[in-house]
Amino acid sequence: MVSRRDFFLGASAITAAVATSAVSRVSLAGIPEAVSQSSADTMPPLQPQSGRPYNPVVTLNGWTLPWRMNNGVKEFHLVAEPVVRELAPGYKAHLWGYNGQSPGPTIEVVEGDRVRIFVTNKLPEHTSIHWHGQRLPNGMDGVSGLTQPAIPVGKTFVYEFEARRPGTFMYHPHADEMTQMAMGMMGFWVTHPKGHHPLISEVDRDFCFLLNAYDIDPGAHTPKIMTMLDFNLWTFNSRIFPGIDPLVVRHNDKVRIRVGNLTMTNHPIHLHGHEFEVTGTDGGPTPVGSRWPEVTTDIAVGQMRQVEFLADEEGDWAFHCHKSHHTMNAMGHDVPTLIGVDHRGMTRKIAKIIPDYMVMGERGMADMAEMQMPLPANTAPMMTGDGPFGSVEMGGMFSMLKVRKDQPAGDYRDPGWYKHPAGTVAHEWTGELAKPARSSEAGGQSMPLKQPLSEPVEVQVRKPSGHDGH
Ligand SMILES: [Cu+2]
Repeated sequence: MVSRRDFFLGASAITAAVATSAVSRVSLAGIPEAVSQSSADTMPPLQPQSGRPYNPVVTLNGWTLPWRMNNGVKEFHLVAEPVVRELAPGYKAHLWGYNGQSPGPTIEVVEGDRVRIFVTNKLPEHTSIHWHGQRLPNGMDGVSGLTQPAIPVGKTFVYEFEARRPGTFMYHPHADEMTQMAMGMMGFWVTHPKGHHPLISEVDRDFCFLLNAYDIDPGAHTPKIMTMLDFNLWTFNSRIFPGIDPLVVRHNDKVRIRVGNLTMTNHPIHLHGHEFEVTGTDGGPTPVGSRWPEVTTDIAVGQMRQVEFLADEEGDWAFHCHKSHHTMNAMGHDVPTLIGVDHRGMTRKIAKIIPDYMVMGERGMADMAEMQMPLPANTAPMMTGDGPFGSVEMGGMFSMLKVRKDQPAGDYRDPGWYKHPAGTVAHEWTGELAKPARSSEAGGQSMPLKQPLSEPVEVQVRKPSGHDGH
């Protein structure tokens, strides 16, 4: 969570960065200063100091890269480099990213802007940047070997093009892509419309983040880059719940959320309490006639979706990937389902040899969240996050939309937990319970078996061994 103090520190850090990048005309011939960010907190929107006006986005647990104007060209400086990213408070990963963070900073420009991006390679191997979704000259597309030579270690390349199409974009390497994306190299790009656009509505709050995933062994710091499907850390902008900041809005705000997927699998992103419409994809704003209300939108690999809704229900609303394994943190994979298995005798025997031994999941996995289990150093507990009513039992790709009547316009500070009006929270029923009414003919509607079983069969659900892909 962003504390009030951190929020203002963040704001002043960005202001200082903008001030120092406003350099004299003499040095405009040189390369713009590379602004770096050391915090993983959500930074307040970067109000444009130069160029055409626009309504800036808020990058969840991220920030926007300041620029300088040089003879009408917007100049940015990205530095590809190893970074230490805090995935959750106190839990750090050694990733690769841009300008001190993974993902890199969000780049915000306006339709029609001439954009020049300097890319300095401080990685131990060559790289390039592909500007995913953009209309641009072929030689600026960033595919190493195909449209340009890779940027060698220690060198700086320049990309330059006009941001022709307004919309939601991403950037990522197109050189040793498997390694570099598994290590966290990616960033968000938003091109705002230059004026009123018939398909792009003005909103009060505009959030963006990337979906990414890592495979980091408990106790380790560096992702395993050969992993294709069996990731153990599912992240919004390289953060896991409860390290992901809430999306804080004012009651009746019009809200847009832009999400890009750079993992190896699809993510059905689900919002509680409201219906949204998909108003844009990688290809641009969607025609109004193609929009329908939804509460979950599936985002395939390499896709972007922007959704919009009116935040007209107060409360703390869950916002998460609907794949249940993606709302969990690092865990081992050889865990059988033990629901209904009584192994208390066995546990006692093993505990004599291994004092910390505990069998998982006799009554489901919820015990895990309640219990303080001994974990190797630098490991995220698999389910964490305490809410006002106990453990939320979530990790990974989970956050909250916090809708408040008294949230000031433009204020993104966490307002704390929602105070439910009296009588509006689910509670225990202590009155009489009626006997359940059951049908007297169980299975009376099913077709008769061709070969009747000699004895009734009962099965137990068990997670198959060797599974992957979640
Ligand atoms: Cu998911």
